[in-house]
Amino acid sequence: KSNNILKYSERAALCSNGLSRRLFTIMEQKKTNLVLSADVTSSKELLQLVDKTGPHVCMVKTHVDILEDFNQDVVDSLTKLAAKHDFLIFEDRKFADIGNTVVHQYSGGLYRISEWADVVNAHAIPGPGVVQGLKKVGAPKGRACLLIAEMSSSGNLATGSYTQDTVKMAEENKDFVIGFICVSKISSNPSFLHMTPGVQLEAGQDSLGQQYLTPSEVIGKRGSDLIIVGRGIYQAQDPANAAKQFQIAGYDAYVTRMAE
Ligand code: 6AU
Repeated sequence: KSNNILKYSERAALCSNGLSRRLFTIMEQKKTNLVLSADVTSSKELLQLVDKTGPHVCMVKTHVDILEDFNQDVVDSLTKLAAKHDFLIFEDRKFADIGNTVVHQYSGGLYRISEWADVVNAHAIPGPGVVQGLKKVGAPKGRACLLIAEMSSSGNLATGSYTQDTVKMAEENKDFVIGFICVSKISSNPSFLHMTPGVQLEAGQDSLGQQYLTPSEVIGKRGSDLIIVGRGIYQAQDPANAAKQFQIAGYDAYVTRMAE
C-alpha cells in the first residue's frame, strides 16, 4: 500500500520516530491535517490566535524571531496551549549553516529553540552536517527535523536533483528527519511527513512571490499530508472559523483520496 491510501493510524504504526508517530495519532484523533502558521508579531495576539484555533490543528508553526516582545513566558504559555489542545510545536527557523553553527543557533541565543520546539526545519544546502548538528542537540531531547525539499515561492531553486538529493539526505537520517517541506509527494516511504505551505481556499499569489494552491489540490492531487496555512487563517475576520474551514477542506481531501 502506498502512503496515499494508508490511514494516519496505519502510518503511525510504521514510524520509528516518536514525534511522527504522535503527529499521525493526533491527526487521526482530531481529524485534522492542518498546521497553523502563526505569523503574528505580538505575543498576546499569538497566544489568543493559538487558543482560538487550537481545536482545529495538529501543529502550530511559529517564527519566534518576528515577535516584538519575545520572552520565556511566551514559550511557557505556548507549551501549555499545546498540552490543552493536543498539538505539536514547530519553529520555522529554516537552519541553513554548518553543523557547528546550527548547534548554537538551535540550543542557545535568546530563543533556546531546542528547549520548547518539538520540530524544526532546515535547508539541505549545507549538506548532511546541518542535520548532524541539529541531531546532536535535538535527538537527546526527543526532537525532530523537517528538510526543505521544495518551496512554494515563485522562481525558487529547490527543484529537480536538489529535491531528490534532499530526499536521500532524509533517508540517511531517518532517526531524526521525519519528513519534508514540499509542494508535492516526493517520497513513497509512508513514515515520512509531507508538509505543504502556500495554501488558501482559492489558488493565487501574493505580491512577493508566494504561490497558493487549494487544500484539495495539495492533499488530493499532489499527495501531500499536511497543509500549512498562515494568512488564510490569521487575517480572516474570524480565525477560528477559518481554521475550521481549512480543517474540513484538508480532511475531506484526505478521506476522498483514500476512497479513490
Ligand atoms: O500562508 P502564508 O503564505 O501566510 O504563510 C506561509 C508560511 C510562512 C512561510 O515562512 C512558510 O509558510 N513557508 C515555508 C516553510 C513552512 O518552511 C516554506 C516555503 O516554501 N514557503 C512558505 O510559505 O510562515
